Amino acid sequence: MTYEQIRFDREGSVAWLRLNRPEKLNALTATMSHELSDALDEIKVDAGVRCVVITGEGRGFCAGQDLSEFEERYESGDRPDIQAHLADTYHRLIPQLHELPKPVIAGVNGVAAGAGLSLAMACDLRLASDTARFTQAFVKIGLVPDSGGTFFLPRAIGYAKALELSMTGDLIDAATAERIGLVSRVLPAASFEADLRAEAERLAAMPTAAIAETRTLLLEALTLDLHEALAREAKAQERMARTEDHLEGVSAFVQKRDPKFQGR
Ligand code: LHQ
Repeated sequence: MTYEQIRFDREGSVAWLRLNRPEKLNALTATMSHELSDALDEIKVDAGVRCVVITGEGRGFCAGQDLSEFEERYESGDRPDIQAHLADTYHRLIPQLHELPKPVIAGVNGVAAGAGLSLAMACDLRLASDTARFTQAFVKIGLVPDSGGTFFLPRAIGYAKALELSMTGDLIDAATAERIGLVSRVLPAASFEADLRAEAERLAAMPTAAIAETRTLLLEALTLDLHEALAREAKAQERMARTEDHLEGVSAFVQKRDPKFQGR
């Protein structure tokens, strides 16, 4: 499939999705959102892909919704159906990312704003360049956080910080983002892509199914009581204990060698 606004490359068992409107800091259009969703549909069923990286071309990661699409319509007196727009774009894309049965890394190479920040938050890990910046930009244009912007942020950084960033729209730098837990790690801009690749390859060599199950269990456990959480762990462990990767992990440990996981 050919894409206009993203680049989709396979490098070994890592799929790279690059947002590709660098002159607009990769602001999201409906086309870009649909292209990401189509690529993720393909990645989901491709057993050869065991890690996904989402990053941006140029100096930005993603500046959120392309506001010029809306401004033109507002100017002409049109009032677009925002709920329909959200349903057609982010409400497909964000759960797809979060439910993909393989790890997803946001390689935040530059600014992440509004829905661009939500996109990064829906990924499992955020590795940021030291030039990255972050803003819950919605309030600056009189909107509330959408595209998962109320869901992921408080879970990652706590309610108080999430509310502060969402009320103020303040732009924070990569070091601050790391300090408050919004990103996992900050990497030097000069070696960003190489460092990102190394981390993606490391995750792609790990037990893929166990990683995906772990994400589901951790999120579910936030709203469960202990007994229900234990029950769900036990069910998932039953499934994991039957994987080839579990058998390989145990043999490798006993034989004092590195495991060779296959992702099944
Ligand atoms: C942009 C954008 C952009 C278009 C930079 N759109 N061109 C859901 C439903 C309905 C409606 C609306 O929204 C949503 C969800 C949302 O995501 S709301 C939040 C939307 N995003 C924003 O409000 C962020 C707007 N952008 C900014 O505040 C700044 O551009 C940031 C802080 C991201 C970066 O600032 P700078 O590094 O100073 O770059 P810049 O402002 O000079 O931008 C570079 C170019 O990118 C520029 O174009 P130009 O032709 O003048 O060179 C900007 O107009 C364009 N651009 N964001 N969202």
